[in-house]
Amino acid sequence: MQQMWQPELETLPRPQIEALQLKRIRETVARVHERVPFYKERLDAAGVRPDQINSFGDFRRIPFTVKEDFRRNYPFGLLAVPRREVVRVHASSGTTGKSTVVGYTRKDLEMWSDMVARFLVMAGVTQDSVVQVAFGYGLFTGGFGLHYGAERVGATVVPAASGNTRRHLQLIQDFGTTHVVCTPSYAMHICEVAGEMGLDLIKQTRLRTACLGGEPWSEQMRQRMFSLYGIHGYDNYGLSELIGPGVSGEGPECKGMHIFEDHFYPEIIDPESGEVLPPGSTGELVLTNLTREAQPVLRYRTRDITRLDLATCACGRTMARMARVTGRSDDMLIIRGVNVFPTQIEHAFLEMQGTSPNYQIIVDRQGSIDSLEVKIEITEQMLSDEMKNLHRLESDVQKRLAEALSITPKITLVEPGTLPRSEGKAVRVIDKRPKEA
Ligand code: DLL
Repeated sequence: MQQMWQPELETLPRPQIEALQLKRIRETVARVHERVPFYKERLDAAGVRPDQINSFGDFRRIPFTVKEDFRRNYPFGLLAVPRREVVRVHASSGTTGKSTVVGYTRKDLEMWSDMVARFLVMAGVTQDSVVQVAFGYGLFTGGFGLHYGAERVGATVVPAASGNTRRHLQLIQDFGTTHVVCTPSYAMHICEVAGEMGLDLIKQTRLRTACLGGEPWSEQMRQRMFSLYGIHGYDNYGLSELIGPGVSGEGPECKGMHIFEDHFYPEIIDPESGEVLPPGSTGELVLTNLTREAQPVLRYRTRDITRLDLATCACGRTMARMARVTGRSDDMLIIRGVNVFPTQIEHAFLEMQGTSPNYQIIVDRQGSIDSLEVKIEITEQMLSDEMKNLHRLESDVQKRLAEALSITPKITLVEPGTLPRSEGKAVRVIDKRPKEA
């Protein structure tokens, strides 16, 4: 059995988890009905009375909350406590419009740290660990969220923040960093730069684990990180609207990320119809805060596509696991009528030796026909290979992707180090198609 941060809670038998969730749902709905005008209006309009919620079925009559509701209530309209009780705010910047503001009471911050601590302990963090945070500190929830979680565990925290990769590597060597915390794409970049500097992470540093989240990534990428650099990558998921990181996380024995269900109630819906899908179905994740004070959110549509597994895990935890997020329903590309997620592309081409996880997807339209190009950096080793092998790789990748996606993309192999790198969330897709009016 694995180490756990809150073992009694993390192994609650399912019937107890569900009883606790229902009790907390009732309390939360009653609180927001009483304190948040937006929810009072919503619930009244839907004819939902908090004292009449006696089952999850009753709860499902509550309309969804969406990102737009945050924008409309910018900045503090969704608070369920007086502003003076809010001790911290974070915000996530959307691509359009006003950002999403989230408030925390002191108790919320404690709960948040515990949730992040649960994940970090899964990823092997102890008091002996040195945890280097390479997320941005600021309004983004990644930096502070992981920072306080690691401090809660009692690890030595290095708040190095994002950027300046060579300095990160210097600190990794000097401070004996054991865990690095960042996005998967930035972790790959750190590993690559170590290679360029001639630094063997396994032989010359204590770094063994990367705690990764904030963006989708593939199982293939995890395997690459381990086979090339010896670093174990563990996934953790969260979003600002619900709290930040700390909604779910995984350890070495888990296939999928445990959702901390005593604090977040998950549902999977059909993104088109909004209907709740039966257990095991793939669809959009909807989350409800069960214990948050400052800003509890009911039935928030995350847009993230995943699947839930309720079976008890090899690690001993009983809480539902969500599968790796394949993408966001609003990131899904529709190319010539075919639905394509960037992670599907990544997963397929990384099966081929000679490719690296640095890639860019370019979608365009010629006349009325969509075109898909995938630019992929090859590995250093491949670069020194013969031309004919490069051509073979190009056509193999094309065949593999055509099989996986049902459309044939153009493949452009490029030299290592030529595609843009990101210090935070990677930008994988450039969609040049004119926007529909
Ligand atoms: O990215 C919170 C976070 C920070 C999670 C650090 C983990 C680590 P937002 O900026 O609000 O919050 O973005 C939330 O990022 O809806 C997903 O689409 C995506 N996302 C976050 N974690 C994962 C993950 C933070 N592990 C949005 N896998 C979410 C896939 C993820 N997508």
